[in-house]
Amino acid sequence: MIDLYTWGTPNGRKVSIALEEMRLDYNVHPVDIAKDEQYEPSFLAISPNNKIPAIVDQDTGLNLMESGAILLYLANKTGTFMPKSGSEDYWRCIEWLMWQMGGFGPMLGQANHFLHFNPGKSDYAERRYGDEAERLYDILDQHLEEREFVAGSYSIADMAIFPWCARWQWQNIDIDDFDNLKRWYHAIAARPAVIKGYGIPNPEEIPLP
Ligand SMILES: N[C@@H](CCC(=O)N[C@@H](CS)C(=O)NCC(=O)O)C(=O)O
Repeated sequence: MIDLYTWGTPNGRKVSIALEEMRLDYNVHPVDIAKDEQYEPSFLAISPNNKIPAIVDQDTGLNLMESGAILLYLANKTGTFMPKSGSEDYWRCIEWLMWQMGGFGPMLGQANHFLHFNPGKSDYAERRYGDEAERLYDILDQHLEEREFVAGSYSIADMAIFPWCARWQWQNIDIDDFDNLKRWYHAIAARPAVIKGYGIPNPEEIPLP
């Protein structure tokens, strides 16, 4: 049994999607970050960087923060959704997971902040993060031109990237400009585990282009 501490954001949804895909039993503990619940001492004991998502694996007693680390842990625990260790696709999976963690997520987070939540506050920041979002979507679209998924078969790298793409409207992205990405997005959005995991902790439908 896994305890999942989460909220309805792209980083939280990556993990609920993975738990659903891997058919693991889990308890959901909502952490309302708009009410500063991430600063509660009981949560900080599990996630010292005061951010969701975090898990506690009751089987092993291990607590983990950072969605990328959690996805790797769950894939390792179940032996699923990761290509064969050491293969080219395995490293491709790690590579695109790192791409999401180091670039796509943080940059789109800033795009959401300036373009969606605080429009008009800084032309410079809107242009900088809007342009960077456009560039990153284009890189992903090119990568998907000759591949069904980012690393061979569907993997934790796709699960990490997908929930960020689901916010394309907040980032002023016209998804119709990215045919390969749109095809990939529709394929993932139709998966029953993704539909269920996306609605954790509160019901929410996946936006469809
Ligand atoms: N690198 C972290 C980022 C996690 C993160 O930014 N979580 C946000 C919600 S998406 C959060 O908990 N924010 C609360 C805060 O910053 O106080 C991960 O991938 O897990």
